[in-house]
Amino acid sequence: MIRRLALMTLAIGIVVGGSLPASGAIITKLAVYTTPPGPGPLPIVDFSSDTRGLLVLASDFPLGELVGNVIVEIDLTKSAETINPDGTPVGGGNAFHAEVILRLISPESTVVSLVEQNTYSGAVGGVRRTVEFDDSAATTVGGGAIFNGTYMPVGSLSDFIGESPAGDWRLYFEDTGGGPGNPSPLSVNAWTLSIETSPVPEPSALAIWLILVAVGSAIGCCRRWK
Ligand SMILES: [Ca+2]
Repeated sequence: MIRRLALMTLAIGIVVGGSLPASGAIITKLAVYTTPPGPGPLPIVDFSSDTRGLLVLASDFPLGELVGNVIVEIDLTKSAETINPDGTPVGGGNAFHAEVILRLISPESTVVSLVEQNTYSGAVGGVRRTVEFDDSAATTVGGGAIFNGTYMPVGSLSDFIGESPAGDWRLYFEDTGGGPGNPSPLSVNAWTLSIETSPVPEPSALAIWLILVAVGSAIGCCRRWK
């Protein structure tokens, strides 16, 4: 009887432990500001800064899961003169790529630097580029003009790990020089936020599992001593 109780207790412990979620989910959010196809207006900064948000709802991911990984992709234009509503750079000359600052801010107000002033460099003309930031990329961003591709950001997107995905994720973008009379604008044409969530072992379930295993082991020991 005691042995049966011990085995039953262990079985219950395994079932409780095994009920934890097996894998995370991928949340993907996209905002497009170009016209067409987005609603506009195109956010343009020049010796100024701005932010845009993407909202993650609690219903977008399994209950209780937390941020496990973040990847952000930004479609941007840096121009030497003006930027059309469709994101096309207009005009020649130096677009001062070194002026670009990009940061991602979580709903819990954690700030991760993607690009800081002088991360990019070179006297290069206007470009429209799509840059993805991923901690697992092979190359760190910067060291020249803005190029398409996947890069490690200046900071670490892993700083978001363990936070709740729910809420307003904000992209901060700044252009550090020029302005009226000496234009060299930056626009964010679109951006995509991808968040992989991780299942969290429920402390209560884990505690129950450990207690049940301990009780089961103790009962087994008592049985052997008799
Ligand atoms: Ca500028």
